[in-house]
Formats: sequence, structure tokens, C-alpha cells
Amino acid sequence: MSIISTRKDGDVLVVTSNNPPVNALGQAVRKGLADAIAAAAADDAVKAIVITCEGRTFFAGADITEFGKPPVGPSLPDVINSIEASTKPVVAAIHGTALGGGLEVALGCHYRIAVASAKLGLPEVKLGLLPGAGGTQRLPRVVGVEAALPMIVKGDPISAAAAERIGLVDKLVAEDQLAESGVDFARSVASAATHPVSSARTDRLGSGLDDAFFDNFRKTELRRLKGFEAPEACIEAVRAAIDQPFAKGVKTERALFGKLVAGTQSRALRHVFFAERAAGKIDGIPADTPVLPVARVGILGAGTMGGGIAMNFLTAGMEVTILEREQVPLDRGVSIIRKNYERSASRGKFTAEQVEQCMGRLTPTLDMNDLADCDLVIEAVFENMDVKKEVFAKLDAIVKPGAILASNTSYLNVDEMAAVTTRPEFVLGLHFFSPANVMRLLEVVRAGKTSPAVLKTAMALAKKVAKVAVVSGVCHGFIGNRMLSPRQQAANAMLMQGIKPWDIDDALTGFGLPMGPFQMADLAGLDLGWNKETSNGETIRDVLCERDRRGQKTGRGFYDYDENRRRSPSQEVEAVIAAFVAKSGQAPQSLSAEDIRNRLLFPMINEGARILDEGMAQRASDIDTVWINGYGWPAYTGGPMFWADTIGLDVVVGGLKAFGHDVSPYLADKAAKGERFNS
Ligand code: T1G
Repeated sequence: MSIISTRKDGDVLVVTSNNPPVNALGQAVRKGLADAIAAAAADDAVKAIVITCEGRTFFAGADITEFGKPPVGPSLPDVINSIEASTKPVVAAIHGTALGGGLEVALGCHYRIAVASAKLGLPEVKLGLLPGAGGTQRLPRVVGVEAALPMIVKGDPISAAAAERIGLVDKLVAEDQLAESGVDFARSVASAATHPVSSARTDRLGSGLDDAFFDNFRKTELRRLKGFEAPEACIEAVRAAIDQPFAKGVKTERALFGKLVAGTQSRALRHVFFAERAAGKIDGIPADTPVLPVARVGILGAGTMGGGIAMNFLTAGMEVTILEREQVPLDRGVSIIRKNYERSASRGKFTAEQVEQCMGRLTPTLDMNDLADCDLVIEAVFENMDVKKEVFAKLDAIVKPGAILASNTSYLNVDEMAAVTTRPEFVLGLHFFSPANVMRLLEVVRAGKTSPAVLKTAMALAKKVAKVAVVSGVCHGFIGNRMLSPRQQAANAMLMQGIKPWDIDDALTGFGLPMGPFQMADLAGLDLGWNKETSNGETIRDVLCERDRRGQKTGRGFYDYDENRRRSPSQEVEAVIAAFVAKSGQAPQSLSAEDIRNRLLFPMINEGARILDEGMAQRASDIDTVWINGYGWPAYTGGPMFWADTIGLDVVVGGLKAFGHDVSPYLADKAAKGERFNS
């Protein structure tokens, strides 16, 4: 069966793509489309053409795996130009997603129909690219610049209904009638004298969209895209649609695309795309391993984590029972869940009815026996091993056999928790990140006896609650937090060399991380684990806490904070640090931002190498996925392991040696062989 097939429905030629899983526009698809259009042109019996796709979606874009390889014709722009030049009307019949090159194909068609559930978008910017097959020139001509600009610069898809409202889709059709509706629509326009040609349209380009318009757009939309190169290139390309004739505009688009596709950022973001998809694959689990049914979830603890975790399952349509020891914290937890939903509803994410449906699926309780019938129970209680063991022993006695018991611990040994139960094969870690209803990352901790079915069930559940799940072995702090520790140690060591906390933080925020270690410390509270009774000014943190500089909560920590929690360097802290440096007898040092950054990040990478060497992570790209989705590592660098590959493992090894660190043999070996973490 060829990827592109054609059939005649009377005088309408139906061209169908069948290239699972997402009808990516690889070479064979492009060739097949070009041939079909040429055949239609040569066949007088054909009066109109419909392009449609088999499977779960319309074309989901160019084949990303082809990027970086020598191009093989026909090119997508050529295929789209041949569609647009057809004298017989071409109708795109859209279901699932029309994304990137897929929407560009549809824009080359003269008409577009879609089922209501379809999504349409140009997500290229998320891959560090821009639409490179005419999308930046045709979309503004079809829907206007105001509607096109956010679609291209932000890359988020829109619904078919929204697409119809802006004139991108000509007609919405019934979900199960797409092919027939396509033929009917094509037949209905076949006799028209002319057909709309996107590239020739100027009626929607409008006027007076000057620098002020684009500057205002930058101000409102680019703040969250700081550090990404592609958004600005997208704006430049859309401007070309206004300022230049189509033929010149597509040349501008092509030049911008060529620069981006060859750049490090796009290579990094394409790596991230495939890394997130690879993370869901578990080595060594037979394909026929069953996924266990999970309809009702129990949550122990209605605090910040417990409440956020509960929302994931409620939002996904599941029944949740949430347990607390006392009424007050239980009521507080439930009201915070409602407040969070209502805040999201006020931003249009949920309807009031959906909020009530989610809250309706929540059962608060003070009685652990109410968890007996749950299929999965997740504990989010105090981070103490004795407390955890006690909870697991009780749950094991109460919850029905065959139910999964999970811990939301951030560091502790899940094997020890499993060992106090009679069902260790049903025990694992599910480490959510705060706020748990927002953060995409879920570290799935595979304990020594966790069964393949339980692991596979956890991964399937993660997808159901829209999390990016990464499998970690049992080790202190799993993948993310384990790598955070050497960075924190390096930061504290630099303080003792007289490097200012704000210079250290700025080195990381300058690199693109959301926060530096001392900002994080102030946010979490410097008195976390601090004991007032025993404190004796031995460490910088002791002294700061003794002076009631406990972080944002006291308005002073490593920084001083104003009433809007804006931070500023503190002379008092500078003096405290200087005193410690003087007492150590070392001469204060000064380092460049790059040096500071390397001293913080190289030890993390070294720890990442140890994690890989021990098999605590399945692959280097999993570590990248953890740091991007759990710790805000800038995606345009690809994650810590990909970044290390980019700067060269030999450079990392050289730096670690210079900073006096023991280099992981796994890392040293790869560097010596000129290899990369991500092959
Ligand atoms: N190319 C190659 N492989 C792709 C692909 C693509 N465009 N899209 C998906 N896959 C693979 C994916 O790796 C996975 O493989 C499988 O398909 C299922 O994907 C010139 C420059 C469509 C919304 O950015 O957003 O067009 O892991 O797990 O959750 O202007 O896939 O099974 O081996 O994600 O149902 C622009 C990318 C390209 C859309 C479906 N298009 N895809 O989500 O499945 S650039 C995109 C998606 C471009 C032109 C430019 C999603 C999806 P495996 P999945 P899903």
C-alpha cells in the first residue's frame, strides 16, 4: 500500500495520505502529493481534488527526523506551490491536527474544511524554527496579521471553531462525515470561475501595522520567550508579509528558516522534542505487559503537594479520596483546591461547570479506611522515613490487594518503604514537582521489586494527567534533586571564596535558569532544617538565621526584599560573607559569570554521568527532560547533558579537574573517546 493513494468519487479525485503515526510530510509523502496533483491536472475527468489523511491526524508537519540531513526533493514549498497553482480547486479535509507543514499544505489548498475536534497551528517556533514552506506569508494573507502573528510567534494550536471564526477554515463538518463532506464541498465549488489563492490575497493584510504594533506585541508576548532566537525571526518574517510581495516574502522566510535550522537552538529543541517522547519508553518491559485499571485514586495529605496532586487526577476525570488527620487542614486543603480551580476558570482554562464536576469527584475524609477501595494511593506526608514507613504499613493493611501504593518523596529510599509492605511489587515512587497541578514533570521511581505492570501503569497514568514522566532508579534525590546537590555545594564553596550570592545567581539566570541557588534558598526559607537552640554562627546560614534573615518570609535573607518581593543585594550579607572569608585565611576571589556558571553546572553534569553509569536513568535525554520540565533549565540549550555535548565533554572534564572534582569514569571515558552523552 503506497503512502499516498488516490481514488475517484465521480469527478472528484480524493488524495489520501497514510503515513502513521502522524502523517509527517516525509519525502515519500511529498512525492506522492506532487504526483497526485500532476495526475489530476492531466485528467480531464477530474474537476476538483480533496486532500485527506488516514489515521489519527492530518499532516502533523514536516518530518522532523529529516532535518539536518541532505534534502531530497520534491521540497515542501514546491509541492505546496503545485497545489496552489492547480486550476482545479483543491480542498483540504482536516481531522486531528494540521500542524506546521501540514497547515502550510492546507494553506496552499484553495479551501479548508475541518471536523470540530481538529486543531490547527504552526508550532515550528517550539522547535527553534519558523514555518518554512510559506506559512509566514500565506497565513497573514488568509487570516490577517493580528490573528496570524500570535499563532506563528507562540506556536500554540487553535480549535477548528476558532479557525473558522478567523477565516482559516471555510466549513466545519461532522466528525464521521469528513471524506464525504470533502467531496461534496469540492463538487460545490468545482464550477466556480476562480478560487481563492492564499499567496495572491492582500485583502486581509490590512494597513497601519507599524513598528508600534510589533513593539507592543514584543512587550506583551516575548517576555516568557526570553533567550529563544526563533520568536524574533518569526516577527521579521510576518513583517515581510506586509512589506514585501509574496515571492520576495517567501525568500525572506526561507533565509530566516535556513539560519535557524542550522543553529544550535533548533538542534537543541528538536532533541527536546524527541527526548520527551523517548522518556515514555521503558527499557526491558515486554510490549504485552498489561496496564492495570486505575479509576479511583487516594491521596494522603491535603497540604500543598497533596492538593496539587489531587487536582491532576480530578482534572483527568478520575475519582479522588483525600485524607487528612484533622478537619481544619482537610478543609483548608479542599478550599485551596477549589480556589485554584476558580482562578484557572477566571483565566478561561475551565468553565464553572467543569470546576463543579472536578470538585464533585473529590471525597475528603479523616478515615484511612475510606481509601480501601482505591486502585492507587499516593502519600504526600511529612518527608521523614519513620513517618513514611508507618503510613505504608497501615495502607498495606487497609487498601485492597492489587492496588498500587506510591510515595511522593523527593529524596527518600522507596525500597525501604516497600519492604514494610506485603506487596513490594505494587510499590513505587511518584515524585511530583511543586506546584503539582502545574509542573509537567513526574519522576517515576522504579523500586527494586516494582513489577513491570505497575511501572507501565504509572507511565500510562502520567500521560493521562498530561505529565512528562521519566523513570528513575532508587538513589538519594533520584535524578533531579541528586544533581541539584553538587550544584548547591559548589555555590556554597564559592561563597567561602568571596563570590557574592547575587553574582552566583545572576550567572545562572543569565544562562536562562529561572532562579539561582540563593534566590531558591530565600524562597524555601533559610531556616529549613535550622535549629535555633543549637545554632552557633558556624555557617553563613546560621548567622543569617540568627539575625532573622530567614528569606522572603522575613523580607530579608541572602537578599533584601521590598514590599513587592523584589530582591536587592545586601551589604549586611556581604559583610557576613567577608568575615567568613577572612576567618578562612583565603584571599577573596573574583570570577567571570562564565567561570561561575561552569563551576555550578559542570559538577551537575558529572553527577548526571554517575546517574547514567549506575543505570539510575535509562538515557541521557531523560536527564535533559527532567531538568527542562522540573527545574526550568532553558530548553533552547537542550538540557544539561545535551548542553555538555554541545560545549564538548573534554571541556567539561577539563573544567572539573581544574575545579578539583573527581571526574566520573563514565564521563572521562566518553570524553577520551570523543563521544557524546546523547548519541
Ligand atoms: N516528524 C517526525 N516524527 C514525528 C512528528 C514529526 N513532525 N510528529 C510526531 N512524530 C512522532 C513522534 O516522535 C512519536 O514517535 C510519534 O510520532 C507520535 O508522536 C516546513 C519546518 C502531532 C500533536 O511540531 O506535536 O513542519 O515516539 O507521541 O502525543 O514549516 O506529535 O512513537 O517513535 O507526540 O499523539 C512541525 C510535532 C514540524 C508537530 C501528536 N510540527 N508533533 O501528539 O503523539 S516542523 C510539529 C506533535 C515543520 C515546516 C516545518 C505531536 C502531535 P515515537 P506523539 P501525540
